[in-house]
Amino acid sequence: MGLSARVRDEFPLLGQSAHGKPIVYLDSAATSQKPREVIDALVRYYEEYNANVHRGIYAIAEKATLAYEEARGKVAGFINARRPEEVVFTRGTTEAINLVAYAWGLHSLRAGDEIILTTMEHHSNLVPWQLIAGMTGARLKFWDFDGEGKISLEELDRLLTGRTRMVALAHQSNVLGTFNPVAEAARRARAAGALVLVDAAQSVPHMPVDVQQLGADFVAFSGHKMCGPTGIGALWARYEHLEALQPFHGGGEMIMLVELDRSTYKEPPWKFEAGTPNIAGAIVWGAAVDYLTRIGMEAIRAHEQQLTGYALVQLQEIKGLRIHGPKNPAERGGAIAFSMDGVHPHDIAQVLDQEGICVRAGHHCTQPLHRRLGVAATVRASLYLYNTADDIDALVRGLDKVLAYFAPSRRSGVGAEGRRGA
Ligand code: C6P
Repeated sequence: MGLSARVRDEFPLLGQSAHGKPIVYLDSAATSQKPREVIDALVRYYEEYNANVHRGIYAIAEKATLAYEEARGKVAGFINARRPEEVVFTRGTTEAINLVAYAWGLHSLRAGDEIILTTMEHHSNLVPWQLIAGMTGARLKFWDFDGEGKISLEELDRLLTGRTRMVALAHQSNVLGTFNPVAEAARRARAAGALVLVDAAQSVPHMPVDVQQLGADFVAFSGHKMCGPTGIGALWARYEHLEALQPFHGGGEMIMLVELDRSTYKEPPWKFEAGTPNIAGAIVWGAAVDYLTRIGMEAIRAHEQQLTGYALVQLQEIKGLRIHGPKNPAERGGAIAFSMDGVHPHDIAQVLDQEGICVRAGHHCTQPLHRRLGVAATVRASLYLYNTADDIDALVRGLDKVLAYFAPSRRSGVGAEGRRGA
């Protein structure tokens, strides 16, 4: 697992400690850590060329505008978009999905039209559609997953009808880790006359994603989960859709001509970027894209797959621990949610915190998914390029401490000493 040893030192936060213990960061599905060069890019922007974009005609304003548009090009290249103008900067995945729900759904959906969503969606890809369905009379239909956390294309075929207008689904579940068959789903849904939105918040950071190969209509993702800053993300869309859509937000910079009672708008993507955008965020996200590109997304995926396999084996040895989602690391990413019989997820997270281990406990913004699993909450450990087998070993030792507190009879003793002799 050479990749993480190489990159780990580049992340200043990973050298910090909490409660007197070195930090073991296992919450990258919530947000990733940032390498030094990305942090430096932020400081450089504010120290050297902080100015508003698309407005000033002085040197630093032109430099900022150029860097902002270059960042769009970098993000577009990262996902193999046909052109930079297919990338709209947003605050993140959530805003990107809301953009589609409002700019497309509100204007296009009619009573009785159908929107298909999976039951594993993050609230970001559920609540906007509930809102739009409420306003338009469209109907939500749900594509359920099986006991292993997988969805079947046959079920999609069963759900698709002549009234289906949108199929919106996650590429990778942020809880089950499942990779959904989005390319084939997009092919079938589009053949049935529906549009397809892919929530790629958990896939673009972790594996090569080529929007042309995916074949969807819209793809949403966030900068902060891929070594970039918070408050920036993107909606990728086929350009013809962006041309056809109404603006989402109105305000400065998205207009061509404003009369008192009407306006005309800029070309996409600028039509969707009203007001002063997150200039620093976009530019620094561009630096994160450079960083990930240099390491290579194939290498990152290979590393995470290997580490996920290791984690699944180690965790399954713990008595009374149940992993939710596929057990085959080839079918899933490194977001690993689990339950421990008789121990509350928040207690687990609290004990782990005392060991410097950062995991997330709760419903992870997927209440219906958890209801479907029959639990109110889970613990989730999630991996990224900088994690190592030592981090997994630390987690296993931490879980042994959890057993020592809450279920001493289930302790095997292995974790306390460390399986790999750590
Ligand atoms: N999931 C997690 O801990 P934003 O917050 O807009 O950057 O991303 C929202 C989002 C949408 N879809 C999926 C699949 C996601 O995982 C997330 C963010 C984080 O799981 C924070 S709730």
